[in-house]
Amino acid sequence: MLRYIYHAKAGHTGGSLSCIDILNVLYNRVLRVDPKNFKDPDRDRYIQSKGHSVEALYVTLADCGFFPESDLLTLCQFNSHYIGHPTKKVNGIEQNTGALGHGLPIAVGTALAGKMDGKDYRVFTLMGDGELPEGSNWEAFLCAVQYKLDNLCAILDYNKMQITNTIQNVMNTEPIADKLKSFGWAVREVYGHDVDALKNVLSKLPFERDKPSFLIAHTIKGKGVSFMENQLSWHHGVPSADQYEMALNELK
Ligand SMILES: Cc1ncc(C[n+]2csc(CCOP(=O)(O)OP(=O)(O)O)c2C)c(N)n1
Repeated sequence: MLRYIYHAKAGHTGGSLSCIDILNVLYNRVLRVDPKNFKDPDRDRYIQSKGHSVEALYVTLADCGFFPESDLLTLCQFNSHYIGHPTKKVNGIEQNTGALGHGLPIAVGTALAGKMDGKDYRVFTLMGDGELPEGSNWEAFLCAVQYKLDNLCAILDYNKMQITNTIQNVMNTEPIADKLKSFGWAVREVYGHDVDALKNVLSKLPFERDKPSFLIAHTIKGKGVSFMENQLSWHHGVPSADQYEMALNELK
């Protein structure tokens, strides 16, 4: 992922490192999607609401065979459809996202459609904590409970930071677990970089019958590279040549 961000000289580095372990588990252990038959109407749906972290999604999809990894050398170049936010032009991408606050509402509609059509696909969305204040999410939280969408799982990438500051300083949403429970969601918490714990909790969907599932994944923005961890400047920071080498050495 860092290789392509470095090559493109653009990317959302911190938030991508924050969610890559979640994506790894979702695509390799949880989602029923086939790179050869992505449009299968019975597939599980994954909608990445925090669209700016698309680099994490790109490398995960490439790793799973949705497209050749070498395509990513065109990231952010003129005429490439590998742009800085998800678009449906890329095989494996379900929805165009990036304007925050839309992934969950779309996921709710998709889950409701699945129920109405008698399908047993599941719908997953990955949300950033910085997009929680968007009002559209709170309508969607209500709606998912109203329609008993137990085929829906929203995962919160809870790194406690957004673009300019911490969540607490911009718009505090705590106690988020209590808020979601009071709305009627089934809530679980996990350390979002513990692959075994993620596998375990996501194998137990729905968390409760007739309720939508909300997984709070406690994460670290910039996880894995010491000088990027919990640093606001790495929200869309791009490494210099020296920083890139240092980062790769640490990740090795
Ligand atoms: C509607 C909307 N407002 C503002 C932005 C600009 N923006 C891009 S990323 C970001 C912060 C998002 O924070 P979070 O979802 O917590 O992402 P993370 O920290 O995990 O990268 C903002 C405000 C946007 N993409 N969409």
